[in-house]
Amino acid sequence: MTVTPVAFPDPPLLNSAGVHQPWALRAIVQVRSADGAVGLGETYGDAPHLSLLTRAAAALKNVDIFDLSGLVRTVARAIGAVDVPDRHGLTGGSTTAKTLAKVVAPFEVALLDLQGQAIGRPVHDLLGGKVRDRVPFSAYLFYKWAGHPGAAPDGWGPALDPDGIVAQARTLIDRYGFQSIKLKGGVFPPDEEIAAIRALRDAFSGLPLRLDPNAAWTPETSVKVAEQTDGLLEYLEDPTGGLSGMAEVAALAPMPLATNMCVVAFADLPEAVRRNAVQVVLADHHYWGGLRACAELAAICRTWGIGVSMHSNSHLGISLAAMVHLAASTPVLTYAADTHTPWQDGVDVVADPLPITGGAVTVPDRPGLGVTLDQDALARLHENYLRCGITERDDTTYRQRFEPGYVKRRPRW
Ligand code: GKR
Ligand code: MG
Repeated sequence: MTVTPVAFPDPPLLNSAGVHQPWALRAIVQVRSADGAVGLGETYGDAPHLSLLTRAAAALKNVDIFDLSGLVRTVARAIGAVDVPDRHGLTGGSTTAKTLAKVVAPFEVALLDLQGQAIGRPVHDLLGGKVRDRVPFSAYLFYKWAGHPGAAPDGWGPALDPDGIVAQARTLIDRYGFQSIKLKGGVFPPDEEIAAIRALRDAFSGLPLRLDPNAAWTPETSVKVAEQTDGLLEYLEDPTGGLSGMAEVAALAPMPLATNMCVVAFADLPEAVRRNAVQVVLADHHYWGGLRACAELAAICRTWGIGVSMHSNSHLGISLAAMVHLAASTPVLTYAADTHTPWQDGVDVVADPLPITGGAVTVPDRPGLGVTLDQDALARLHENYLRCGITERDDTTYRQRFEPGYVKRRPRW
């Protein structure tokens, strides 16, 4: 078991918590089996999480690659009942169960990768077989600065108004062929973000649009935005915080509400269903507890008529591959998945990242995840980690460095 923290350059993308720091952190898990095969997993690289990963890895030395239940028990024993929240709070609240799920996930993916390699079958076969050959992704637009303060402009250009957002969408669509668009909102007053959505609708008439302000609005503001974007949005994501606020908005909004902030663990589902608070849940294997946990989540959502889409944070090619296998084998996952991949500008730890073309990834049929670690790249990205001076994602403090009056407020409007 090896856990390697890595860092890679990230543009100054804005959100309701602040702005992305110049380096995004991840942790790469390698599990080497007795016959020399290597299974891969990828997860968050924040220091508190990293220390739990290290503890778990030490306890998992002789794990049976097929004993995924034993994996959960061993990790639970190794880390104890701890609760490690995200400092940015962009993936909802935290509990001991969610912390355990987050630590288990990269090891589960790595063991599934090894199982697949051992029997010569792709991971999607281990999850029940693929129901689609191509997994669509959405263009994930962000308001952004021209570059990190004090550094040269980054080549993506600024996006601080509707024209900038449309130009960014055009770049992403030209490069990757995306057929669906998500705008990360919660940055400017709602009227400006509605204007950006209207501009996107005018520029890309046939493409589904989503808006995600990460709980930046009150329920009242959310309802107003929902009314003003009637007919424009495929879904509105986390307009406001908490199940009760979401339920209030859902009762009046003309479009479905989606979430990766208020339904983030199995314990959140009963109340969400009872209140009809969300109509789409964004699965994310990194905090739901792995690929099999997300398949369980999807089955529950199907039972209650809740749609399933997929959430992402800044990530590399191991996570992308895991997401593709999961989406390929999850019938109810009918929305284009989110990905931050384009923002990584081709930097990766895998030698053979799955390409996004025509807005989708062709599902690999090679054994396991179908990607291989580039050891030189891993060493380079680990060196970045050691030098970059960042040990925990903190969008708020980074933004305050340049805007001393900035305060993270949710809701803000
Ligand atoms: O990368 O700034 C970001 C996103 O805001 C991310 O952290 C969110 O977790 O993309 C995510 C979302 O859909 O809320
Ligand atoms: Mg979201």
